[in-house]
Amino acid sequence: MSIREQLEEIKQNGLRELENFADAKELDNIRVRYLGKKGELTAILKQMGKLSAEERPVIGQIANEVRQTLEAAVQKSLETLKEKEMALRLAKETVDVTLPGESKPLGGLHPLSIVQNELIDIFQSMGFDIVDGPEVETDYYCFEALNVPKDHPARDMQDTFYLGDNLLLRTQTSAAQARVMEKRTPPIRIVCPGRVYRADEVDATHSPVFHQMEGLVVDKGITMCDLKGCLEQFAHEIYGPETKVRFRPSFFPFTEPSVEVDVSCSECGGKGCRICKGTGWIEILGAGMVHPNVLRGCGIDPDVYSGFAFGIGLDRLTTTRYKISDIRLLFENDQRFLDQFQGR
Ligand code: 2NM
Repeated sequence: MSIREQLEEIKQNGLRELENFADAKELDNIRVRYLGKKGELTAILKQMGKLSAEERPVIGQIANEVRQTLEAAVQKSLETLKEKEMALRLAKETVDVTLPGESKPLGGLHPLSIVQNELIDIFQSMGFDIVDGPEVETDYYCFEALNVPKDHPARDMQDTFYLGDNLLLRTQTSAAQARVMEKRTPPIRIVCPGRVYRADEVDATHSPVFHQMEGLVVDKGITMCDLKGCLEQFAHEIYGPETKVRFRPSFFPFTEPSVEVDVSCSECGGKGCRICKGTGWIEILGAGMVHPNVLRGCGIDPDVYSGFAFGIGLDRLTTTRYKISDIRLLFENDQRFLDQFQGR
């Protein structure tokens, strides 16, 4: 076969192979085999020495043309390959914007927060302001201002967490109310929700940290009737309008007279059951007319003003409402427990 014929054959074979390859690696193999330093075209050119001086430039030109043709074909195949790869990648990475989004689970409120918010709503609708106070309190606002005598057992080291001589963790949110009575002039209508602390032994119904919402109303001419009306209204709002309410005499250092308030058991309707221990009644709060010593100590003249106050324990309200068997569940923050209140 003449050199001319061999060149033509290389060109035809090369072009045919470049039409039909599987991937980038195979394409490169073809390129090297035809156009590389040890490739077929180079091998032919090495035979040029055998040619006559007239033939040599003619064949040389043909060889160059073959090289250029093959190089162009390789270039074109490379581009086709890139296009194919891009098309493949785009197909693979296509985002279907019509697919529904991945739903992230929503957080929920803690059961205590649900109950606290509900109570805040009720008292806010009756015209009460919501007031916060410090959890680290002084002996003065927690006890002295509230007419709790020096020798009262509540002030004992055994019952109260002391942080220093005069600093302690508040045992009731009424400490915040004493601060409000000092600062504002009546009429005062506030509730103070929040955490309180007592050095209790932990069991299913006692925790050293628990929650209260205490209320206070001070104005001219406030009587026990106002207290009864307000707390009856409150009981009807949370337990339903058919709920019966009763007041029993009690004692607190900060009120005189003092009462404890029971509602008819919502579980049995008052017939007596396990929940109300057969009595038909459930105690929900303590209350009373603010002691003149408390008003006077906070700069309010008890001959001009009177007031009533009450304290609601939020933890027992929450555990009975949701049939939670152990108060400790409220403080452990076990996600499996908390998840049950999602969306309530
Ligand atoms: C209770 C029961 C009775 C109370 C008293 C006061 C204040 F600040 F006016 F003296 N605030 N809350 C009070 C009265 C709290 O909790 C069972």
